[in-house]
Amino acid sequence: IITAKQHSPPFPPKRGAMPEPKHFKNYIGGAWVEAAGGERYENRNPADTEDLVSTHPSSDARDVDAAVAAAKEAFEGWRLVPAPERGLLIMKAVEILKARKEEISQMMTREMGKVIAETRGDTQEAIDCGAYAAGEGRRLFGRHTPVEMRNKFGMAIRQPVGVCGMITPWNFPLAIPSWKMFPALVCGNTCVIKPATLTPASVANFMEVFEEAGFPPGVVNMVTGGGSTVGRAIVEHPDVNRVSFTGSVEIGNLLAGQCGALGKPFSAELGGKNAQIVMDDANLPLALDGVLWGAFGTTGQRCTATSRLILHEKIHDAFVEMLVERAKKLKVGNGLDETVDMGPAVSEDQLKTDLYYIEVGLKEDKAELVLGGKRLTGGAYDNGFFIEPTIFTGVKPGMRLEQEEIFGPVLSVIKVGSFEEAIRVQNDTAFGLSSSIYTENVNLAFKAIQDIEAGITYINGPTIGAEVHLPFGGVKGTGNGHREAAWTVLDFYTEWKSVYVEFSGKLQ
Ligand code: UN1
Repeated sequence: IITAKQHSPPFPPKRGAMPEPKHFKNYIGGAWVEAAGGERYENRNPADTEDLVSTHPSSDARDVDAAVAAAKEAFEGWRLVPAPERGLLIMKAVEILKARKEEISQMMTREMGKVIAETRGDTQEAIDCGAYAAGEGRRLFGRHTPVEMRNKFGMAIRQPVGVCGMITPWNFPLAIPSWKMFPALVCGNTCVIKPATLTPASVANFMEVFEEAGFPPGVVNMVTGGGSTVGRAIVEHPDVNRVSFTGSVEIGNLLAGQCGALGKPFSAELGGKNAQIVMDDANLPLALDGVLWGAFGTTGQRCTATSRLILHEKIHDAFVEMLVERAKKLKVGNGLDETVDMGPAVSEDQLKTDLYYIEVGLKEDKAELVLGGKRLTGGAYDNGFFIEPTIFTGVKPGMRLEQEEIFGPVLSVIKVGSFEEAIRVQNDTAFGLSSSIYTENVNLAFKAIQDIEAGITYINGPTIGAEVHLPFGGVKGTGNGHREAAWTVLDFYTEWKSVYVEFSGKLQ
């Protein structure tokens, strides 16, 4: 076992140099307002809990009622704004996001922990998503078809659905809200969003962007607070016509049941147990870069993170050796330090989950720990939730380490003897979000595309890095059949209306 002793963090910026905390309110009907109950909560930096990033209202159902009422009223005007014009307004928001990119990304690193290069990527993903949605304002294609009779016309058009509720996670504090809001808005809907309790500042910044862009009051609304109060009230509100959720399987399936009982369409983006396969003919240095980024980027806290590495037995030992060499050099620390590779876990709870699974790996699964495995302590580490990049080998299909989503920097290596076995192992999980295979063999690459059960497959690339203009989502336990991003998300935020126009002047 190699411990990561080399981690001795310089932690710039020095304490005291941190910006003043920002005190945000809810954004309802175009105004910044306190929660009806007057309660507030603190948002602290997981890399340094003495750094208070912001404070936010702890809201309840009364605040959701106000936000939904504002959104419902605004819908009557917004749905009639021509879609190209809605697109232009979204483009204005994109320009403001571009101008504020660095400042928004810095605050995101402070509230969520991931390194600044990644929060810049997160903000960029919101920019890209907005630009794509803005263009959709000039498409939103419907269909025209021939009809059975003369002098009659038939077509199907998309219509907005009304007030959409969004419940978003902490791992992509801005990108995921943007995936949900921009497409909903260009379709003519209005939004009520509840950001993750751990990362509300990024969505509050997003609201400022909408405000500055000149979105009419009530078109976008944000209510901060807990899932069991605010989230629940959004789901149950009779005037919320759609709910889009990204988060845990447990909560997602609960909300799916509630929405089902209420007859409310629900889009779920849930867990993953994504694998990278490396075949014996692969470009190994390339596969190595891929798995380092896929497993330890975002401290493993992506739905798309690589948590399983399936290695062909012929390259297994050599690859593990290279992997451990590289992974032990990853610098763990405060994500604002540009030289840091991996930030902290987002919270003490997430850190505990990571450590719990490391125990499971050691005691229950009896896998072999070849790197890391411990909380990082000492000096500035004591003020945050830091953990070593962790690698287990000797992991067998069916072990808990291999089956359950951890959402941390814990990689399980599984040895296989053939391509067929690799695909079997890859598919043998409850989830199916992302997947990857490294091979130089075009036949195997296409067989993998055909046989892997996942919403996303990368050939010679890591499991992370989806672009906003291709459908995003997964099969099996990962979702419920919907796709975010791209053209596919429009089906969630619109209803089809079939239109027949008679111009024969008679009953045909
Ligand atoms: C997520 O982890 O929930 O493909 C989203 C990626 C990112 C999005 C991840 N573009 O890794």
